[in-house]
Amino acid sequence: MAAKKAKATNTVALSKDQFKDAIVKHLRSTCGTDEARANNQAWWKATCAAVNELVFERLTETSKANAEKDSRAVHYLSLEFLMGRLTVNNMHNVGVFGAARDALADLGKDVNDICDEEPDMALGNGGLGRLAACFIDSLATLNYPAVGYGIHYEHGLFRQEIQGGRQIERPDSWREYGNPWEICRPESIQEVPLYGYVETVFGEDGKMRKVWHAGRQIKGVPWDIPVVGYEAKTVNVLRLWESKAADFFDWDVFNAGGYIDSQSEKSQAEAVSKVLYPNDESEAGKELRLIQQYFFCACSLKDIIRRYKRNHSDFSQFSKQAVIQLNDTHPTVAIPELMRILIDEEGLVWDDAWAICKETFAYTNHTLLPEALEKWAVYLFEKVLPRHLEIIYEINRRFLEDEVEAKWPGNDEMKRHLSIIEEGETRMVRMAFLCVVTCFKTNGVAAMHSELVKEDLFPEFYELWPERFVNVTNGVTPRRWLLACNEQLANMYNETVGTDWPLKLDELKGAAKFADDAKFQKNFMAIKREKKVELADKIEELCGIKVSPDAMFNVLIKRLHEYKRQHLALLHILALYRRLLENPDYDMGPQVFIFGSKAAPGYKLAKDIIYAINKVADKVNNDPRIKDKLKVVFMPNYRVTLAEKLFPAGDVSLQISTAGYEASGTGNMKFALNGALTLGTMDGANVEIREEVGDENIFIFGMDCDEVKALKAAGYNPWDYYYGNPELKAVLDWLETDFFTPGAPGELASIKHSLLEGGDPYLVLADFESFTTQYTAVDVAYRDQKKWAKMAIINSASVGKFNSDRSIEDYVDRIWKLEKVMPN
Ligand code: 7GP
Repeated sequence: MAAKKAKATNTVALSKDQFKDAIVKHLRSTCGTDEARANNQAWWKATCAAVNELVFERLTETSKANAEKDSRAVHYLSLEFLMGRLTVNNMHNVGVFGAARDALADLGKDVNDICDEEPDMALGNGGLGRLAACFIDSLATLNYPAVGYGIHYEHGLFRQEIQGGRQIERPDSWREYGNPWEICRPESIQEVPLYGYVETVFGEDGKMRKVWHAGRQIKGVPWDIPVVGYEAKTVNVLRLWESKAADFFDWDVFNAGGYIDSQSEKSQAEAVSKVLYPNDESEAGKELRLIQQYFFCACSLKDIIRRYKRNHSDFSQFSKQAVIQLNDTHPTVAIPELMRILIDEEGLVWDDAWAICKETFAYTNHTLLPEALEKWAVYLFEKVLPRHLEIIYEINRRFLEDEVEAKWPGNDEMKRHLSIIEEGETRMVRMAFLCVVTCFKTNGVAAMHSELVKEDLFPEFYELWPERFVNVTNGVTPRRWLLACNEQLANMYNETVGTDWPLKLDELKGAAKFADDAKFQKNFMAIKREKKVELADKIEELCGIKVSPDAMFNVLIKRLHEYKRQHLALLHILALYRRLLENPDYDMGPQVFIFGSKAAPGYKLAKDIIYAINKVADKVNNDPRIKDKLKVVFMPNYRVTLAEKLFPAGDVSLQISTAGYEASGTGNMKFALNGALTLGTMDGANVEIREEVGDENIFIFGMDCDEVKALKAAGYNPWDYYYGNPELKAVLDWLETDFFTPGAPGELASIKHSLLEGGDPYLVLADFESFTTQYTAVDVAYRDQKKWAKMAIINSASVGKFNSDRSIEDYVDRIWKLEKVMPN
């Protein structure tokens, strides 16, 4: 179906001709070239500069309005912002996408080719970082005063290459050739102290003070990325800090001929913002990582306080003006840092400083996995941040002696259990405990997850302060995840329910009444097919694999982790392959399995799973006996830009984590919004998706959370399942042969071993049979295309709840208490 022209969804701020003039002007004045000589890179930069004429003006208006109103603002502290590309999104939000596309076409350029020049801004690992990106989009769209704070990494998440089936990591240099969206703000540079020692001094008044004599200083240089709200009334700022050597130069070393030595200070300072740690859901525990955390928290707090002090001479109004959201525990060190500033630098007494901290900070938990709960060795803290360690000790002492003692008098075991300091061979600071003890709210990210946060993760804290625990279910921005990535479906909705849905996603509900309408179904499925054709072309281009757009596309895209169970899908693929080999008439529609996933570089088993998927793909895709009924694709370098092609093309959204382990998931929401059906477990936000779309429009399998807990408590034995299911045994044994790795038997055996000798911690074998059974039901349903179309339409039309605007309104209502500010 040809894409129908979009109705004007928002004000067009520039006509096509004005846009054309602006691009040509910027080719010459900004890029130093002209229409005849410019390459696509220059065309892209000139196009951005044309858009920026509008964006920067709104940015200035927004900051003026916020300064004038002196309004309360949220400061979203996050070590990760997984932004992806900005150009198409910003053009849509400013309302000039159509004008830009037509202007470029007039100039002989294709808007997609030009926008393809933009590297992804991959300053995040996965769900947590992408959520932060959706949230700042929604905050701007809803006209809330907000600043995102993070690190201006020189290298984002590594680029993944697949060589011989294995993942190879390559550096990501997203801003090597300049980035037109960022503005350097040297006027707001901050200095950050590190290392050294603490001195106790007594003033003339006899009062004791602590003085931290830092051993080093580094400089934080802010880069501002405009965050363009939909319809561009508000343009907020994402402020990212780059580390530089402080403003002194070691002339002695230099003059003594040690030019190289004098550079070492510089390179050490610059190392701080050099690279994003590539671990998802596991902590790094390295000194440089602690310094990264402190560096961006210290810069951000100084920035917040500087702004506050413009209108206030004391701190009595601070927590009324500023709320600081900690995106997981990564920015927790902001808590002792604010205490330090208030006490040591501003002269407040402990109780007043503590009261301010308790009213300022709130904490979001994103995972229950124990390996992700950050702990820092006390000796590291002492070395890098000696004053902060003292403050943490004092927070802990008061907490244990006052609050824990009052609730559980004389219970030393409880004190040990709840202490922010974990005793043991290496004493550790438990960052999550510091968060919960301080923050006025702690939230989980889906209804079920928030219950588990209370019951399993922090039960005693919940007993102490039940009112502090809330839920805010995640969401995704419909501007990027429908309007910009699926223009065809967006246009169809414009015609069906009007053009307000990018702001009020619930309005898609209006399309559900056409779920049975033959013509609507036909159009809906034609769009899905068009997106599948686009993806099939991409697959052929990137992987050299031909897939049919008429096959059912099963898509599993997310970080690689045992709990996400990509290997469960792999075992299932092996089972289907076996069935086809054993019975050429095995009744199954054509199937394509599409994976996209990065593994943490040090996570051996995760990398082995990628290798296994690729090796199985090689075999299956080239086996003439199965007549193309089954194809397996691993798309390299999964990232936001690739995701924008995958979500619209999926038929089946695989959300197959062990129940109780996926805090929420957000890919599940993007798939449903684009008309894919979920095949998933009762985990994370799948539970709420089921509530919205109805039990008859989702395929649930496997154990629920209580069953998982019960099985584990009873003593799970994976061998029972191995011996109990001949098909499962056969596919596991297959992994040990050299069938998929000719001449190299055992190359895929680590997967089998982790599931048997390794104890199968995520119950892959226990859920295998239920998965294959439910999969058959999905296949049958898919072959009834009318029924399928109806279910797909209902899915897409029913997930308005998962708009990140709704999440933000929940945060505002339950935690942040902000008021909107309308710029002029
Ligand atoms: C993820 C969760 O795994 C995912 O379920 C959730 O949707 C997402 O956060 C957003 O809330 N967690 C991470 O990405 C992560 O790194 C470790 O967690 C702190």
